[in-house]
Amino acid sequence: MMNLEGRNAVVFGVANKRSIAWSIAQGLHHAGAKLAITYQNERLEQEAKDLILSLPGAEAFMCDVSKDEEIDRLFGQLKQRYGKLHALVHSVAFAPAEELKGEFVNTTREGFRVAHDISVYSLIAVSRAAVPLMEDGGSILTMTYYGAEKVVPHYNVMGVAKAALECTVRYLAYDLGKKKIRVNAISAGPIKTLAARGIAGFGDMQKSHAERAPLQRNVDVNEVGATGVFLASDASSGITGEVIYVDCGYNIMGF
Ligand code: NAD
Ligand code: 0WE
Repeated sequence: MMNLEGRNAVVFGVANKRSIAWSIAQGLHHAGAKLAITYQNERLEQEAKDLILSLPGAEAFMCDVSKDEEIDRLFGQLKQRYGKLHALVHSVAFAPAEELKGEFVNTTREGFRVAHDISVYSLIAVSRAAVPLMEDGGSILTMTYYGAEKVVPHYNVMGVAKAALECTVRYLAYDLGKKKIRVNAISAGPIKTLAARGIAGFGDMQKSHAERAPLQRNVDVNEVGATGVFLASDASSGITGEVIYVDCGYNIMGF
């Protein structure tokens, strides 16, 4: 049931080999899916392309999800190249660096706008563009974090954006359910990726996560990849609108 042979998937958010999107892409590839993998811009092109083209059969496309024209162009290319689409992975988030320091009360109008545009609206935009290609139904997957529910110091406007993202998952799941398209989120524990590098105190966060989580360790990025394969496959055919935790149990603790 976790076999994805004959399925086409598009993955957003590969920056480098540490990206959560890369782990999910590898999992989908090993399950037999044919992959289109996108990267943000020319700056990331070299590194992303080298990785993407190392997966036999995978193709690379550029797409900045803050630009409607780039989303339209990408889905035109995907329609031409693959015809149908069965899975979409959205593993994209961004807030201006200044917003992830200092106090939430100082969130700027522009920082709020950018965080929500790139981290939340983009899921709606790419989902809408994918619907006409998901003729046989499909699975849409995004990435969230516990800071959506409880205060994680310095996560700030990203926490508000992830709360909106989780709610967006539910509204999309309602709309797209009639087309047999499922929409879910994975809430991952802290993982040292490019998006986590440079965040002050990230090492301490991981240490306390490992101490408090029932499994007494941090999450391995490949555990997120495996859950991505599950959510993209028919093994999860009854699951939509959900947030699935891949956090070694951290979120269940009260103390
Ligand atoms: P990452 O930096 O590898 O991935 C983030 C990706 O977003 C990058 O590939 C970047 O190019 C892309 N991106 C940013 N702006 C974009 C734009 N305008 N257009 C297209 N792409 C854009 O880091 P990651 O940790 O793999 O993050 C992936 C997802 O996982 C994010 O949604 C993040 O919030 C979420 N997440 C991360 C952690 C963690 O601890 N690392 C935990 C839970 C959830
Ligand atoms: O979602 C994230 C990080 C998302 C992110 C990271 C950056 C760093 C570089 C969004 N925008 C930017 N902008 C940049 O300029 N995570 C779940 C990882 C993360 O980030 C934190 C965390 C955790 C965990 C920030 C503060 C506190 C905890």
